[in-house]
Amino acid sequence: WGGLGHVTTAYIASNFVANTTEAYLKQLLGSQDADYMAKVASWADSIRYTKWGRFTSTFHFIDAHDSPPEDCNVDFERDCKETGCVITALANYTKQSVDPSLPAWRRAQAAKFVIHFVGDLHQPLHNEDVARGGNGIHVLWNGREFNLHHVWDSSITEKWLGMRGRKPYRWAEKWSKDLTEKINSGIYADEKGDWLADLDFSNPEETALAWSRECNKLVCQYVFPEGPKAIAGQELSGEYYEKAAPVLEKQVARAGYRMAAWLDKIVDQYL
Ligand code: DCM
Ligand code: DCM
Ligand code: DCM
Ligand code: ZN
Ligand code: ZN
Repeated sequence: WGGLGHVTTAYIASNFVANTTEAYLKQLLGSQDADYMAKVASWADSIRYTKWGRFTSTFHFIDAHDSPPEDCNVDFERDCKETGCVITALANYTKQSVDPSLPAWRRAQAAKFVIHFVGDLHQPLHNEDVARGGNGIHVLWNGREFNLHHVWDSSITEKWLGMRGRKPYRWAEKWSKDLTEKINSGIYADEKGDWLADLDFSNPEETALAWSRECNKLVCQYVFPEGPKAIAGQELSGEYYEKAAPVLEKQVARAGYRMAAWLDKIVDQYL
């Protein structure tokens, strides 16, 4: 996701974490501010193109070699690259974040990766191989050319909020309040329990895979409903957007809610 998605999921998580989790993470991340998680949510994207951070570049996604729209599935052995994928990254940094033999700065870094990768895991095109997660497919958005990955990372949710300009921070804060209400007492209240059904802290890989498979299904239903070839060159800001936006909003809500539950487990285990 772009800044809006990542910052929003982190704000949502900060609304649901236990008090002990909040206190621990504020201390670890060195901030007592309300945006202590939101402000680190995009850090992993800022280092992926640096020399030292290059080793993390494949950690943001898993390239499911499936065949949308007929068949969507994720196969860990087949799809996770040797250099790592979002499944192994989330599992590894979860383990590092509870490792008492690591210094605080390493556990802080691990927590920042966890906050970021739970987010990316909920973007459909981060769970799909076709054209490198849609990066190689040109489409139109309000008549201008974009790649499909960018549309799903940013354009759809930015339009959904009516976001203007390049600074997502205040839009994310506002959206997170709205989604927190929807989770607590609105349209997601009845299903939020199901969102944690696959969460198993004793098996981070399987948990991440379950979330990945759920998200990958959306590739067949909403990203390529008529296949990858049919979408190239199409204008997506109309009917396609109308169908996609509520689905993406739910993915953002799920990611934030699951992030909170996962961070609670991390802090429980560490303390
Ligand atoms: N940021 C922001 N508004 C805030 C806090 C942070 O726009 N209230 C942005 C600035 C940086 C990123 O978040 O791009 C990381 O912030 P920091 O400098 O606090 O690490
Ligand atoms: N791919 C693509 N367009 C590119 C680069 C790669 O469609 N510009 C495809 C080819 C492979 C898959 O993505 O099926 C994985 O590529 P890579 O080896 O770059 O991860
Ligand atoms: N990406 C993806 N799947 C791939 C390659 C990249 O989901 N096979 C994502 C990571 C970034 C975006 O696409 O969010 C752009 O990646 P890059 O800058 O590596 O092209
Ligand atoms: Zn992306
Ligand atoms: Zn990312």
